[in-house]
Amino acid sequence: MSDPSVHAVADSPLVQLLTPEGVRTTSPEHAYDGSLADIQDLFRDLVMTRRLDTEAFALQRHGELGLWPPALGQEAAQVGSARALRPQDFAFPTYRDHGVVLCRGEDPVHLLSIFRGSSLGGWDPADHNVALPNIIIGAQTLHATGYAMALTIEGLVGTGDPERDAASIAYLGDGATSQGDFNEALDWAAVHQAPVVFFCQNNHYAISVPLERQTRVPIVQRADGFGLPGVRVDGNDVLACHAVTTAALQRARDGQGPTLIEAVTYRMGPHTTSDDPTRYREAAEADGWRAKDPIERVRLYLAAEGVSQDWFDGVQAEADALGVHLREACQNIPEPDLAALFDHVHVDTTPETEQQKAEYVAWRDSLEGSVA
Ligand SMILES: Cc1ncc(C[n+]2csc(CCOP(=O)(O)OP(=O)(O)O)c2C)c(N)n1
Repeated sequence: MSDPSVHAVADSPLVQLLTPEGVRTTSPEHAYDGSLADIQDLFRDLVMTRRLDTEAFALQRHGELGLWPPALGQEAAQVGSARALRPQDFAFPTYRDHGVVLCRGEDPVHLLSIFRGSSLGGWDPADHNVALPNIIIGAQTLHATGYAMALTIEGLVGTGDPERDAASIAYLGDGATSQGDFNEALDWAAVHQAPVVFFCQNNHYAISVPLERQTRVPIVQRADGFGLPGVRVDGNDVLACHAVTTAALQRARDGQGPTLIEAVTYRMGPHTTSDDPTRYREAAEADGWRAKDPIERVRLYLAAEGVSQDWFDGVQAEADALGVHLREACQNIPEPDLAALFDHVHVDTTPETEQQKAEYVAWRDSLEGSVA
């Protein structure tokens, strides 16, 4: 009998529709049917996501943010999946899914505000149907499952109305698959045929713990044990990520239940700006992945299709403008009024929180008085 651990990160089949050299390929079950203009839009999203990420990283180095978890290398997984969502769908991202937040239309300055420590409430998730970045590993898989079950209860699944039928999507990393929450979410979602997609970005590390220490089988195989379909996709291929997520979301909206997607990618940077990846991985490993860059392959494809240098320059100018905006906006984020914390605890503030707020304000004012 063979040792199953051998297969932990084995090369089991993976959907790929655009090679690292920028060549379109086909897959038996999945196709990307967007136009050239749609692919140009995806390219723009990838470039903007990277710019947001690199600017935020630099802002952290300048002391403007307390911390930043970089998404470098994971742009295709985030953009491809998020652009498959409809407005009525609901996304539950992690702290690293900046591209998802951007594609949902949320103001990226709100993300900076969270990592600057200036935000006391993030944003209203109902504004763009995107929840606040989840830091409790795996918890959002339960939130997305519960949300999906509620969609079914409210009759928003399987009606055949494309404007109405909805699904949720939970983003998670490979490390989250070791949490009980993830396993509970998969079980509930399968048993209740909830309209939820679990989108796992297997970036090969949970901080310093490599994938081999998380699982003895490929992540996609977990789906079998819970009774839901699993799809393994090239996570650096935006077209493939878009295609598989579109199909999984449609299954969910049609009332056919959940799907687990394993997007195989790589975290090019540190876990966060506090981490030093040279302590636990070889530089050659990252170099190998650099050749599979998610943006460069789309650029090569578009150029081969005749997209002009002027157009690429225009996208670059947009990215530069975003960079300037983020730098200026970050430095102008106002200092928070800590008393406002109490306003975000309940939808309708209770007498108890009002009293706590009044006590806090009285204490704060007494300090200010003593300083003056
Ligand atoms: C419940 C819980 N346990 C531990 C942590 C500490 N922690 C923060 S990030 C992380 C690793 C997560 O790895 P993964 O799920 O692969 O996501 P990635 O950071 O690679 O995107 C851990 C263990 C946490 N935030 N929440």
